[in-house]
Amino acid sequence: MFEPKSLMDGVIAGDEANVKEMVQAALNQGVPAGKILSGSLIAAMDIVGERMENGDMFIPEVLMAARSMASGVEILKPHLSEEEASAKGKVIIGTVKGDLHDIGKNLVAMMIESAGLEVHNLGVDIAPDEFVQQVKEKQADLICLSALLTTTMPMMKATVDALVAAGLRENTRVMVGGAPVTKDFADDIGADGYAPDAGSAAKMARSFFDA
Ligand code: B1M
Repeated sequence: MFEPKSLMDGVIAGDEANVKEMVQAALNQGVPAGKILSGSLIAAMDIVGERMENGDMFIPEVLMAARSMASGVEILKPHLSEEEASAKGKVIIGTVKGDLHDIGKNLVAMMIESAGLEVHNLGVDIAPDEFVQQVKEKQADLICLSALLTTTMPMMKATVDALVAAGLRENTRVMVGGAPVTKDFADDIGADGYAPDAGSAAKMARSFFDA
């Protein structure tokens, strides 16, 4: 008998093998894929996000939880209806030009994907023009910029300016983050949002599309 709570606990514990087994068993029992996705996998990542924000879960545990969630989603994908499978919004994420730090940015990308959005992770050292090009190509609704160096933070403003110059700013939300970034800085450069960690970044990204 499928127990949503056990599956949630498996994701939170990062128990990938067990998560795969439970997802497959639930499908075999006829539980709808969408119910498994929203009722257990996404619900579990919401808890992971909250625990991370509160300092009750740390980076390695969060990565394990995100990986186990992703392994469950892979099994569900062929069973999800078109509507359920299509993400609610398209997100582009990258570390700004001159900055090679990607551990936190990758964590943010995984958490946003876990929140049900389509994520294109461009990598590191991404120039403003490249962000603009990718927004056009992917028809992204949200652009997420990460910076870990005080010297590369101005590239966030340069990217916002490049979006404005390309006439894309009105239809593209901008979220910024990274250790030296603050809410005041985000406001100063005209970003739509700032999040201090991956959990709150995922929550904020989703709120843009729930609104
Ligand atoms: Co560098 N580095 N580093 N480094 N490095 C820092 C950032 C530094 C604070 C270390 C220090 O001096 N104490 C310092 C920056 C000082 C400053 O500018 N204020 C620094 C420096 C100076 C440098 C170099 C210049 C060193 C040198 O060569 N002289 C150089 C720069 C290279 C470059 O980028 N051009 C450099 C290089 C490197 C490595 C390559 C060796 C390596 C990066 C490896 C990699 O990322 N693949 C590295 C590392 C690992 C660090 C530290 C030790 C750890 C960063 C990290 O991964 N943290 C870091 C010191 C520190 O932070 N303790 C340091 C863990 C990660 C999960 O957290 O990235 O903060 P974080 O992400 C968090 C949040 O910030 C937030 O969510 C994440 C998860 O909760 N977040 C977002 C991040 N992006 C977000 C986006 C959002 C929302 C939230 O919305 C879009």
